[in-house]
Amino acid sequence: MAEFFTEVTEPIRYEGPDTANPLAFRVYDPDRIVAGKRLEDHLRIAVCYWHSFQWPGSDIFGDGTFDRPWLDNPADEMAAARQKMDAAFEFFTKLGTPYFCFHDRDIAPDGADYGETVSNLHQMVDYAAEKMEQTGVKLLWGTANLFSHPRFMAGASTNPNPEAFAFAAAQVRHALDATKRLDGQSYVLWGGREGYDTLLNTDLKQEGAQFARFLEMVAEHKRKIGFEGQLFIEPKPQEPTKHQYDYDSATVHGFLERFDLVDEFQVNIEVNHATLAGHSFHHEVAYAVQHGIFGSIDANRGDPQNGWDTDQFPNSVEELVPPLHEIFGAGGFKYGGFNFDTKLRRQSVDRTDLFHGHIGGIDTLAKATLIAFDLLEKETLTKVRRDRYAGWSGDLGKWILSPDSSLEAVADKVLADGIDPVPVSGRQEVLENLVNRAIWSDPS
Ligand code: XUL
Ligand code: CO
Repeated sequence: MAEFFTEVTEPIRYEGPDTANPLAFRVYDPDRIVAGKRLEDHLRIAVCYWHSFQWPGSDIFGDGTFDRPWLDNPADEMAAARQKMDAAFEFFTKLGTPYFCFHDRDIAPDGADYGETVSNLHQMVDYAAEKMEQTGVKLLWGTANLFSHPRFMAGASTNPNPEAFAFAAAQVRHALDATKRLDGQSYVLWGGREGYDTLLNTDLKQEGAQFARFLEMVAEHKRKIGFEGQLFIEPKPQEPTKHQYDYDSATVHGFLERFDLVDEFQVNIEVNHATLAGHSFHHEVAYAVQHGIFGSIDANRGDPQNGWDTDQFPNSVEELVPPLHEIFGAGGFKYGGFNFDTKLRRQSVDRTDLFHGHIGGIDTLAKATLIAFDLLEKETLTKVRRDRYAGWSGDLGKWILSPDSSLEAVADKVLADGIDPVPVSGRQEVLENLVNRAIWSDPS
C-alpha cells in the first residue's frame, strides 16, 4: 500500500502555542480535560470524504487542479476506490482525529446496473470496516448522494417522477444499512435537489407530501434495522436549486412539526448554509438548541464577499465563540460532532495543504471551545440572559402565561395596578465587551 501523504512522516501532535512546527496543534490537545471531559470527546471532529478525497479541485470554469490519482483510473474503478480509501485512512490516522463521514458514491463507484452499484458499495463498506478496525477511526455519519446524478435533476424524493423517489429510497436504504454496519453515530439527509428551479412547473404541496413520506420511510427503516444513531437533516436555503425546502432550522422544524416527525430528526447545521440563509451561524444554532432539534455541525465557513457555498476551513474564533457557547451550554454533542465539510482552495495543490487546512480549523474550534467554556463556567452571559427574563418567573409573568389570564383580565390589571413598564438597558455593548475580554484573556 503506497503512502500518499509522504511529507507528513509523523502523526500530528499537540505541541503547545510556542511550537515552530507548522504540522502540529497549538491549542487542540485531545486529552486536555475541559469541564470534566476530554477535548476530543467534546469536539468529535470528523474529516469528510467528499471534498477531501473525491473532489478534484474543479469549479464551473475549470478542471481539477489537485493530484488525486484515484480519480484518474477509469479502467479499474474498484481498485481506484480502494486506493482512495487507503489515502483517506492514511490522512485520518496521521491527523489523529477520531471520525470520518462519507456519501455512498464517495466510497464506491456506480456499477453497470443498480445491482452492481449496491455490490460495489457493500464491498467498499467491508473494506472500510477493516480499515476502521486497524486504525480505530470511527464513523460520525453516513449519507447518500441524491443530487449529482441526472436522474435527480428535478429532485430526489420531491421529483415529479415516482421512479426517482424509488431510486432515492433504494439508495438511502443501502446507505443507512452501510452506516449501521460501520457503527455510525448518525445519518444525514441533505436535500440538495429537494427544491425547485421555477415555480412555473412546481406543485409545492405535492412535493411536500412526497418529502414527508420519504422522511417517514427513513425513520421506519432506521427502527426496522435497529440503527441506534440519530437521523439529521441538513438545512440549506439554495444552491444547487433556486430554493430548497430545508431552508433553515426554523423551516425544517416547522415541516417536521407539520408532519409529526419532530421526534425523529434533528438538524445538522452548516456554518456556510446559515449565512447563505441570511442568518448568522449563531442564530441557526440558537434556534435549534432552544427548540430541541440541535444535532451536529458542518464546520465550514463562507466568505462574506461571496454569495455561494465556499466551504472554507474555520478560521475565526470571534465568529465561533457565541454559537459554541450555545452548543456547550446545552450539553454539547450526543450523536453529532464537528464535521469538516471543507474544501481546500483550488490553488492549494500541495498534498500537505490538506493537513494545514484541518490543523488550523481544528485549532480554531478548540480555542473557541475553551473560551466558550470559560464564559459558561463564569456564567458571564447565562446569568445576564436569565436575569433579563426573571419577571416571567414572578407572579405577573406566571399568571400571564397561565390559562387563567385573558386579554381582558390583563387589561383590567394594568388599570387596577397602575402597570407602567420602565425600559431597561439590553446591555449589548457590555455583553460584546465581555465576550471580547474572554477572547483576549485567552483561557488556553
Ligand atoms: C452541500 C453539503 C453536503 C452535505 C452532505 O452543500 O453541505 O456536502 O454536507 O450531503
Ligand atoms: Co454540509
